[in-house]
Amino acid sequence: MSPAGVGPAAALPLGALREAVGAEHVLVDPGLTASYETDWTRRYRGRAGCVVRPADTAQVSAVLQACHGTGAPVVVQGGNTGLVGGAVPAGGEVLLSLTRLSSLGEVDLAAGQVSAGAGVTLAALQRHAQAAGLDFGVDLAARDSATVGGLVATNAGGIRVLRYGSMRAQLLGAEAVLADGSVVRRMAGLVKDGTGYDLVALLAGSEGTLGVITQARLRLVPRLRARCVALLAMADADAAIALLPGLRARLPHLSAAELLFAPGMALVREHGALPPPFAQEHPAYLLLECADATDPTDALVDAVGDADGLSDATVAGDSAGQRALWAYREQHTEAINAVGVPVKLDVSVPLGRLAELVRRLEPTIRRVAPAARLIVFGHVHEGNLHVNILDAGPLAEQVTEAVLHLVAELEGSISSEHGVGRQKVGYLSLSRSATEIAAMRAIKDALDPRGVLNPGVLLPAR
Ligand code: 2HG
Ligand code: ZN
Repeated sequence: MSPAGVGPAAALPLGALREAVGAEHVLVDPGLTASYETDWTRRYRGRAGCVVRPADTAQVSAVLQACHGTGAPVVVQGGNTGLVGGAVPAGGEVLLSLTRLSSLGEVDLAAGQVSAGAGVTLAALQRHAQAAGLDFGVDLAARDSATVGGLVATNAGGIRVLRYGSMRAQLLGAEAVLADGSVVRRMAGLVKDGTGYDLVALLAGSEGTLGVITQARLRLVPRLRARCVALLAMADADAAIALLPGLRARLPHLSAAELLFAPGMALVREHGALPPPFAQEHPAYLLLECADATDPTDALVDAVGDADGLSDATVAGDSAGQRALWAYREQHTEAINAVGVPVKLDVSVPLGRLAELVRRLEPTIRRVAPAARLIVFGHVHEGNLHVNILDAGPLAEQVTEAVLHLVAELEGSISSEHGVGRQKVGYLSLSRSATEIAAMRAIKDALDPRGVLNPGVLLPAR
């Protein structure tokens, strides 16, 4: 998809931008800007007026002041791992890349907190926390590229939400530059703070539409070195879903529960030349991880041993074996992308309706696009499925509409953890009431009256 530009071209303040960040960090040559202009899936692309690479908060502020002055629209980008077109230009914007904001503060062991720049990758943050004997509560497959700013801006979830919550739950403070260049800074790491509206929490999930996050103050969690990963072969999705409440009750150290299906397993195995996990194929798989201070293997084996619908199981106690089991799950996105440009839908429903969603997904999609290839997987505890549809061809929008209406009928969310981006702007009313959307619009207009920040993302551009 190559969305139309964001409207009448506002003057690009190139001179002021060069003054703000240095001429070498204002890129206009298409050979240099290209990698910022296409998203990871290749579905969303657009030409940027220029790419600006500030080094610190003061430079971000100067950039936004300049853009605000001329009304030039700004698209904010971190590691460019987004999947909903929220961080690539629609056409003509100033693309603000935050990867140079990569400073990491010393871990505050007493508080269990750390300050991280927007451009710090998740993997770097995890290594930094681990070196200090702690860990970070969010983890996801794009860890080597995804950055703190983008993770906060999308309220990213990932594989440990079951245990530690999403990105917003890790956020104890933030520094952000508002549309006019003014800076809001709440980085003291107060665990309790009852002084009114929680602007920091509001920034989480705002997708760059309310302010540009330049730093985050983050909660750290204990580093749990004793891990056990199990891959369960299940008779069907119903059995896998039915298992979860019992597991949560019996395994206080459960930290991940991921649902996979036979088509995804086959694709991943083919793409990565991975060995079969079991002697035969199974309709559904549940990947579980427990983490604790002492070895959780016995507890995990006990808890799943007599599960209804369990056909086979394999357990890994050592890290090489655990990585090998996680590869079946984590290589899904890459394997799908290797086959084609997918329609990617990230939806969630109340857990009690997840089995129904799984049952109705395929017929719903087949009715619209009989030849489409469906690869589904997800985070079972949150009722979150990643619905990837390949070979939808010109039917991409019809397929999107059919799936999102099904989700709305099941009282679900049309975006569970990837954000709304440009992809789902037109569908927001399936998950949010008119009153809620009006409140969001009022907040947006109050903080960004000229509409320069990420126009057309999350809410329609004015
Ligand atoms: C994951 O859970 C990510 O791996 C990506 O959210 C999901 O590729 C996808 O559809
Ligand atoms: Zn996910």
